[in-house]
Amino acid sequence: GINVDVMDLLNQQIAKEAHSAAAYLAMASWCDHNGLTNSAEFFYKQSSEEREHMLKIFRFINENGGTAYSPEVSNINHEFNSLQEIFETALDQEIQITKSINNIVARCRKVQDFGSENFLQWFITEQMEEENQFRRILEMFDLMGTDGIALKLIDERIKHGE
Ligand code: OFO
Repeated sequence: GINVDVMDLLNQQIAKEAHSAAAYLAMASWCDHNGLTNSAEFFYKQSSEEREHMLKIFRFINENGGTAYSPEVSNINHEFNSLQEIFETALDQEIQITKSINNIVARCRKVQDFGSENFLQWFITEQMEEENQFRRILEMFDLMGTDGIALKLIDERIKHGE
């Protein structure tokens, strides 16, 4: 079974993934209301992925002798000034998640919970991909700027899998 301390951290991680899912939904809504339809789709999809991450951890706990707790979600920001700010916020959020996952892996090693450590390897890879994805998108703002036409072009490129 899972080490008890690791299980606590995993339950905290469930809440963080749920918060990410809700935060991305708020970003999708802002994009929708500002006519950035591809970016909206991007964040709807991102939100679903975070819910899947949450469920992955949830099931892992319950399938390995622990108890997963359905999280409270609060403090969702809906106020944004620009699409660039949204992507910056998203990158910050992912960086925090990466730190959190790394912290759990470190604990796994300390208490020799190698099953949980092995389970978390998927998240390590996923976080690297997600951080890179947001960095690539933010580079477009650096290259193209943030005015109306640039914004439309960036939104268009987001559709094609940035
Ligand atoms: Fe991108 O946060 Fe989940 O893992």
